[in-house]
Amino acid sequence: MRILHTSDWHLGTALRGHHDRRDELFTQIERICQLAEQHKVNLLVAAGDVFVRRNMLESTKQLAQLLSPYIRRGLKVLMFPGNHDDKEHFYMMRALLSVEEKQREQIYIIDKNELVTINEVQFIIVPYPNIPELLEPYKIEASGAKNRNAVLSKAYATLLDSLLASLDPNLPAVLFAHLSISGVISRSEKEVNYDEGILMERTALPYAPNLAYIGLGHIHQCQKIPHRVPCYYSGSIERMDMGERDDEKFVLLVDIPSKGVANVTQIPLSVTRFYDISLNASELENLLELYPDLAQSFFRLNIDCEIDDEPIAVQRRVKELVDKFSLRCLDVVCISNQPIVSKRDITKSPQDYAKTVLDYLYEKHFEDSDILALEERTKFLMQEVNNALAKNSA
Ligand SMILES: [Mn+2]
Repeated sequence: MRILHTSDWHLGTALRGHHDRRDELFTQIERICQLAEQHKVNLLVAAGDVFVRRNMLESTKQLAQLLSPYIRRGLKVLMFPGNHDDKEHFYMMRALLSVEEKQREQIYIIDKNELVTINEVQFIIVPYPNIPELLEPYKIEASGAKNRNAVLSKAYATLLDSLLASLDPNLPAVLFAHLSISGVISRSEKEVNYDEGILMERTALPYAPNLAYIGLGHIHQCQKIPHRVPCYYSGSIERMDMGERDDEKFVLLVDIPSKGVANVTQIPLSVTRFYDISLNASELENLLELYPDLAQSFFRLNIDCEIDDEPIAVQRRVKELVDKFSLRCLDVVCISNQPIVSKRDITKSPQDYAKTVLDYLYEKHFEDSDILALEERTKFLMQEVNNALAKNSA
């Protein structure tokens, strides 16, 4: 049997709340389905974090539409929830994803720990657990916060062992789960805090003589975990934030033989660029010549400001360029080369609170589409205050 192992689709994601990734993510899933057909894959697996809790209904409809022709031509799809997924949504998805009646049995939407047999291979599916539920029998042991993770890890390992105990020893088996393993590489800037999730020791990974593969989701960097059977994180299908700007992304082609362990092949995906750009304020006008594919990318700007450059004017110019060319700029940092002494003098001078206010405004609300209007309004308010002060002192 041939599986395409993917994870962390994060459908519904918007960077900084408003840069919707929908087009990029659905284009990527379309490519993945095409790869599945090219490589004669039997089952496409999404190992958790398929959706985020945003635009769920819309994303589900679009996904059903996308998958439908591939399913009609024979592809099977299996998905289960990660920590970003809404379990209620997963429960309802069976109805939402209902393509044609006869294709329903080709979609496996699994919302609880389950053992399913597909094409003579046993699949143990472990969605991201409900942590309070998992800890319930260990309440006394888990009292100390430091101890909590060790107990959680043990509880999880016990759960996996009990699921493996129910396997038919005569059929090959694979395990799919969504969790973090201690010692893995993770560069994401916004992923879950591991203190709150399950951090499993590598030595606690389960084993059974007929276990052919362990497929994991949650960590966005594709990597192999050393274990007695092939164990992999496929990683996310796209770069999800600046922290992943240097990541290559992959899907994993996994061949399960009727006896023995899986054979795994990495297939690279083309992904969106994330630029971390450093330049001088004077180079700003050449930004699109310096980075011709900037409009299709995300970027962060670190601008070196000379003494003559007014940081607010620089920020404003960036905003104008962003609006004019529909750019996706995530951050602007103005690095001032002015000597610190003169900065201190500036703060001493009372009329410069205006500069402080505007600096703050741009720092906090740069991404706001109304920033220019906000700046105007702020200046107006400050002028009113100044007028009032002048009148009082007169
Ligand atoms: Mn996750």
